[in-house]
Amino acid sequence: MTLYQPFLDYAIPLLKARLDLAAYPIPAGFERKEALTGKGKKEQLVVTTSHAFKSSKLRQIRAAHVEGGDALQVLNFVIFPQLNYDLPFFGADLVTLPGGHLIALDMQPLFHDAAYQKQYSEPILPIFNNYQKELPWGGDFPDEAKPFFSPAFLWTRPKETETVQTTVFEAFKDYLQAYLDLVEQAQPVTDSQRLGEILEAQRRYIDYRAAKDPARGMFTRFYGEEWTEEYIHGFLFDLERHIPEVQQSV
Ligand code: DBV
Repeated sequence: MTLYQPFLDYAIPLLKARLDLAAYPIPAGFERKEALTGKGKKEQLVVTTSHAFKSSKLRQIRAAHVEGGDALQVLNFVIFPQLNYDLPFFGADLVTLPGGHLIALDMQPLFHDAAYQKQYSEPILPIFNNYQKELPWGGDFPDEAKPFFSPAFLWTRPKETETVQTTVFEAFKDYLQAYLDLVEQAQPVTDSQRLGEILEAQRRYIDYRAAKDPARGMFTRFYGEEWTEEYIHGFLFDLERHIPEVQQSV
């Protein structure tokens, strides 16, 4: 089973159609990684594949796709805007583990003031409200993560796989299309103070996610610590590695 491949098969052509998409380099060793886990009848191949693009307004568009049988499917898909746009991040964490499905979808804000919410969260609220009934709030999540979510944070734990294939897939499509609408409308920021605030907010978010990546344990078990730390800092949340060149282009 590959639960989340259809999500990628939808997203990548859509990105190509709606953006001036270009390749984003994936460091050697991260395009595809395999490991055998379990013993005997429980032996299971776990394959992680990476995808990455960029566009004139988006610094990095990247996906990590983990496929390890019916009880282990993950698609983590994040879009990091260029540092001269105050766009939110697009964040999708679609996770299937032995304990069930866990879905997080959001336009993760850089700022929390009323003007920012009006520009970047309000347009998404009708979509969020549309799915709230079928995809109810998923309950507790880490307090320290709360500053990184918007009022349109869709956080849910569907009981049925079919719900992931239907309702969650529709929500993913709507969120991604709405995000690309925001990208289309976005104008570059030129004010140097605002540029400084954007850099600081991007760093706060990315440093948090690299430090607290909930997949760290899983990746370390499969592929070892060295590979995992380099994957997190050198690909999944790589802004710090690219600050000089990124600032030059602003
Ligand atoms: N999460 C990632 C990356 C993943 C990934 C890069 C490539 O950021 C997968 C893989 N997320 C992943 C896995 C789990 C979660 C859980 C494997 C399950 C971990 C486990 O149970 O062992 C949203 N993802 C979660 C959880 C949340 C999110 C809240 C539950 C974690 C918990 O209960 O501790 N998405 C996640 C998050 C932010 C976000 C915290 C913060 C900004 O965008």
